[in-house]
Amino acid sequence: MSSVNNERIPNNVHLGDDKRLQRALEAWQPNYIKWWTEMGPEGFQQDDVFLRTAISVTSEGWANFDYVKMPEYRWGIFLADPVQDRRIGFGDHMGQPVWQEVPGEHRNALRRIIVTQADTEPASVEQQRLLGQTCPSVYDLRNLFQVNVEEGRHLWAMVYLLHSYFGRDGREEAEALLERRSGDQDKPRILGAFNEPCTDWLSFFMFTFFTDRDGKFQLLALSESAFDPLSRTTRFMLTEEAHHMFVGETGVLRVCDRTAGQMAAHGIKDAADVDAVRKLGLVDLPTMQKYLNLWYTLSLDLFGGEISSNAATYFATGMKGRAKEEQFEDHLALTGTYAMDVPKDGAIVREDVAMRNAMNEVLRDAYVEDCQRGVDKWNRTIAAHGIDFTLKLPSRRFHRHIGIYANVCADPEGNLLSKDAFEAKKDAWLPSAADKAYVQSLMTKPVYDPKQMANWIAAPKQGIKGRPVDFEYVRHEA
Ligand code: BYC
Ligand code: FE
Ligand code: FE
Repeated sequence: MSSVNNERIPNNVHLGDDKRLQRALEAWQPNYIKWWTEMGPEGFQQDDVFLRTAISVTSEGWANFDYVKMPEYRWGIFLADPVQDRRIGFGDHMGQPVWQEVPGEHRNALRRIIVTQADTEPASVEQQRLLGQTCPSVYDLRNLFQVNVEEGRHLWAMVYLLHSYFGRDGREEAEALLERRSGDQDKPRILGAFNEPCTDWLSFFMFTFFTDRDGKFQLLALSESAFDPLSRTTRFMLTEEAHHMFVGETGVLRVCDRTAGQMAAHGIKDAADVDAVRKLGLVDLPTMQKYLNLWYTLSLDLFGGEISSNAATYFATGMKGRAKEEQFEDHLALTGTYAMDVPKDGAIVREDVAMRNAMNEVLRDAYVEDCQRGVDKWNRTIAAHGIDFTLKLPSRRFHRHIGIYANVCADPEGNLLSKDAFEAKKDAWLPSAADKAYVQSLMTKPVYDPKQMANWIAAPKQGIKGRPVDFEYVRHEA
């Protein structure tokens, strides 16, 4: 196993042996810290937070738990160990040795993929920077910060690739990553969902469930890459990603548990009786469905167009594969087709699309299936309280801004309708201004006492790393 060097920048890539690279990264580091101080969690930078830090990449020993002040978190560069004699697993160069350097002809495309991946990491930190001020518990506050520091580390992972393999262009891109800002009119983040406001905790849980899960699938696809350093770095990122999705899945589950449990306790049988549930200071289930609709569809857009020549090129060249490529039989994908529902003249027609051009949709399929597993768990929790309500993933035609459905309007079942009809129903399907104001109103007072939990969410089943739920995960003076 590769050892970890305890240098200024912790790493398992022998950074000390490459002085030029080390100097370049050490020059970027203060700019990163400046960005973190400005755009990271606001109001908690001097607090001790019980965080896990990657100190090695082995499965048993990669995480160390201790109190850390966030600006002192040891953001390191960790690559999964190399696979001996690794070969390209798909596309036109199938079976050839993987690349340890960037082939000149793929340089621009690879840089673009890496920059796009990199850009999402600081964007999410920016989106979440005020959430600590409305946290439902100290346990949740700590989880938020754990996610934030790890997204910061994911930025480091991508900046390492840019600095190591892309020369001056890479260094310029690394600077630009600290200059764009989520939601900024003039210098926005690259992908749509990362410019959306995420200013309440229901949105945060939906984001970590749905949007971080796009991260999981993009990272799975990139870990198949013929560019071996990208494969190794994304493989290690995936181990951290699992926790982000845990935060989302259990966060939404705890809200469902609390709402359904209190509905049962107060004899509220009709989930559509929003007022009765809101009188109890809870998130009603129809509003949960609207937040789900919003963050799921924003995240569907992140997979790119259904029919994409970019995706075909990425696959052909070996730059980006499918999630768990080994599970497919045909790694060339030159002959098969994908039956796609395409809008044509106001109707949906099924068309066969060449498989390589459908790779974004193939990845989206795997994502949708994975999302459904989580939704099923939420529904089992609601049903366990005897409440008759089912959360549903809307059709992938609903509320889309990228791809073949971007220019049509559809209802959550996927039926096409006019723009006027859509606008008339919009507030029934997506969070209205009033819904957002209501959800925000539940979260005006933060909970900084480790013994307390906000009224609108159930306590977690367990604490972190064997500590009790009411452990002082963040030492914060209110
Ligand atoms: N917003 O051929 P098309 C994560 C552009 S999340 C804006 O359809 P392609 C995380 C596209 O660039 C994972 N623009 O799609 C989660 C292209 O532009 P040009 C992030 C978009 O190229 C939570 C045009 O539309 N990782 O890690 O296959 C917290 C047509 O493109 C969008 C990655 O995304 C959009 N949604 O792109 C923290 C992996 N979608 O050529 C972190 C790297 C497409 O017309 N990215 N466009 O100028 C990629 O592999 C691909 O670029 C995409 C799909 C998946 C984005
Ligand atoms: Fe990430
Ligand atoms: Fe993440």
